[in-house]
Amino acid sequence: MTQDDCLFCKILAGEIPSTEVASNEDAYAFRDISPNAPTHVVVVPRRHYRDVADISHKEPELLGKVAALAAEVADQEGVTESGWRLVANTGPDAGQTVFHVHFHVLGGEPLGALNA
Ligand code: D5M
Repeated sequence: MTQDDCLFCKILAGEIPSTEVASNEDAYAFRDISPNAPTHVVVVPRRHYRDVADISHKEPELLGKVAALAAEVADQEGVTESGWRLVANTGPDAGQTVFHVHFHVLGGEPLGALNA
């Protein structure tokens, strides 16, 4: 299930280059092109869903598998002990720019409090 005009579907298809960090049959993790932290990895399901709400309604188990790959990425990046942040921007007010559901894995430095 892909969508023709979707940037991350194109990355998954190998039509746009990306730097792989981790991968399995359900999900793919690659370096963010414009990192906001020393570790900034994008984790996407291989199948196209618009956002967290869409995948939660249609395939909630897959969302768990994407989160599990994000945790593997954190381990691989060496930030499990120091801590890391899992972010899923959802919709325009949150700043979602690519409408293929994805998690940002952020870490490698103090990230600041969300409620600061
Ligand atoms: O996050 C979308 C993220 O996708 C944003 O942090 C930039 C990243 N991005 C955009 N194009 C690329 C390519 N080609 N490679 C790697 N990363 C990319 P959002 O939460 O939707 O704002």
